[in-house]
Amino acid sequence: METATSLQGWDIVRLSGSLGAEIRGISLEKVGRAEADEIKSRLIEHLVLFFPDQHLTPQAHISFGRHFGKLEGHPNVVGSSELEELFELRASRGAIADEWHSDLTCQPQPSVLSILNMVKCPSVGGDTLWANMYKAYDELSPPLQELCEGLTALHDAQPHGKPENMSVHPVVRVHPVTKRKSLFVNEHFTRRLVEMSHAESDILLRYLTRWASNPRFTVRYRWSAGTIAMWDNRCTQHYVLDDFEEERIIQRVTVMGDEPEAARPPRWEPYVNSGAPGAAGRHDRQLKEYLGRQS
Ligand SMILES: O=C(O)CCC(=O)C(=O)O
Repeated sequence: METATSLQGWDIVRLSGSLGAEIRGISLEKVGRAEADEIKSRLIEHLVLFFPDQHLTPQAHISFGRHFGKLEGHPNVVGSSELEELFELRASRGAIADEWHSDLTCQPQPSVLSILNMVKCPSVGGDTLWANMYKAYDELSPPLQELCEGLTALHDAQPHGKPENMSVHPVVRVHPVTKRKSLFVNEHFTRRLVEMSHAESDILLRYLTRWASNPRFTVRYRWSAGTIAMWDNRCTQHYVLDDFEEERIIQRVTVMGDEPEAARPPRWEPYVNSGAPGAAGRHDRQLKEYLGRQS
């Protein structure tokens, strides 16, 4: 394992060849502007950071999160905490976010950063994986990169029981800080490539979302209670392993979103079958509804 030491004397250990670093030697309760700036730089470098042994109270967790921007509650998980900016998820026997996703891409401005506090974790299982979406884009072949850059995708909140909450985002976005391109479709929220027929979209989307979780792009983290993790949703996706039996409690604060910048404007018009609606027409219904709302 590679170890590095930052200006503040933190111990930083990279956890995989693609992304992720664990940082010790800092108390997140005492972070000021200089430390927050250093954490931001490290996040840009490693995409997901882990800070073990922090044991933050919900209030300290929120205060830490505020260093990185305005916090938002979860639009579709309400009432899980008395604090508006924090939500809690309790699970046992799986029942967890076991689909690859970047947070809240169903919204017009998806979450920028998420900061999670592992309050209680099972003695075994319940690890989380993250994947590097810069790599997922970089390692596509040039023709597929070219195609993807000209496409947009429809995302919805169907996993939260609200399929009517929809947004369209570029399939390849540009990170506002690094200016690097990353793949921006995920199996949890992305429904349809807008400029393709539903049949073509199904196949390409399945390919891209599967490609995004190629083990070479990932890091897998084994939790301990009291660890804080923070990740950049603009260039990563994550997935929780539902292989645990005991209770698992997490609390999350989320930094408000920005509108994804497209690598290029869409090159084609939305594709919806304009003929008489046959049985397959149902696949176009949601996209038609979205487009109807925009016009
Ligand atoms: O519980 C975890 O490890 C991650 C939870 C998650 O998927 C999320 O907060 O979006």
